[in-house]
Amino acid sequence: MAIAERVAEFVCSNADVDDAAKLRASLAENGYLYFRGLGPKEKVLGLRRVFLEYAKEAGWLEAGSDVMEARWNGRAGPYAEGDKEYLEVYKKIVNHPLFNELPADPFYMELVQRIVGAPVMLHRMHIGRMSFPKNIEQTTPPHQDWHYIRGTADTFTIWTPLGDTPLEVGGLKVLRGSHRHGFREHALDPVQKFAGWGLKGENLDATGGDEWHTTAYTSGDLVLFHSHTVHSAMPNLTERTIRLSIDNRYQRQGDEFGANATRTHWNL
Ligand SMILES: O=C(O)CCC(=O)C(=O)O
Repeated sequence: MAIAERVAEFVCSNADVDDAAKLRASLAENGYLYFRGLGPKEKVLGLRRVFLEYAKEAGWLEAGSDVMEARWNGRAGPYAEGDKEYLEVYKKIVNHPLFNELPADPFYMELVQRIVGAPVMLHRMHIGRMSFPKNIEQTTPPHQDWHYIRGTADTFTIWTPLGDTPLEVGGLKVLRGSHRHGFREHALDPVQKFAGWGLKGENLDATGGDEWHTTAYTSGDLVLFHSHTVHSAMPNLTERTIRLSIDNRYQRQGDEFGANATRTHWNL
C-alpha cells in the first residue's frame, strides 16, 4: 500500500493505559502506542533544564533568554551528533544522574511490563537528542531501531519529548503498520553525520506502513514502538528553537539482547 502524503494525528491510548489486552492489540495493529501527558512530567522538565544549562554553558543559547525556551543564538553551530562541539555537551548530559534515572521511572517500567507480561530489562544505552534549527539534512531518517539494537525483535523504544514540541520544532513521526513485515535491510546516507542508516523508496513501501502519525507534543507525552516500526524525525523548521528529546529501550528480561543493550554509548 502506498504511504499517504499527509501526516495524521497519533491514535491516543490514554484510555487504555491500564488494560494490557487493549494495549497489545493497538500495538499489534499500529506498531506504536502514544500517551498524552501521562509520563513523569516534572522529571522530564527537570531533564530539559539539565540539557539546556549545559547548552547555555557551551554558548549555544540566546543571551538573556530563559533557558527553558531552548532559544538558539543562531551563531554556535548548528551542531549534530558527530560534531566535536555537540559531543562535548552530550558527554556531560550522559553522565548526569537524571539522564540515567529517568528511563527507569516506574511509569515507563510498569507500562512495558504490562505490555510484555513479564519483568523488564532497560537497556543501559540511553540516548538524548538536541536537534538544531537550520540543519534539515541532519534530520533523523526513516529507520527501524532493530538495525541498531539487534537481539530480540520484541524490544520497545520509548521516545519522550523534553517539553512541549510543536510540529514545526520537529518531533518524532511513526509509520503506522510498518512493523508487520519484519526487518528490511537499511542503506547508509552519506550526508548524515551520525546514525544515517535508513529506508527509502521501495524499501520503505515494502514495510507495509501506510500513514505517518505524529502530534504537537506536550510535556509528559511519550510514544512507545516496536523495534521493527519505522520512525523518523520531522524537520526542525523553526528559526531559533532547539528540539530536545530522549529515547530509551526496553525488553523482556531473559530475551536475547545485542551489544548496545549493555554499553552506555557508542560514541563516548
Ligand atoms: O529523535 C530523533 O530524532 C530520532 C529518535 C529515534 O530514532 C528513536 O527514538 O529511535
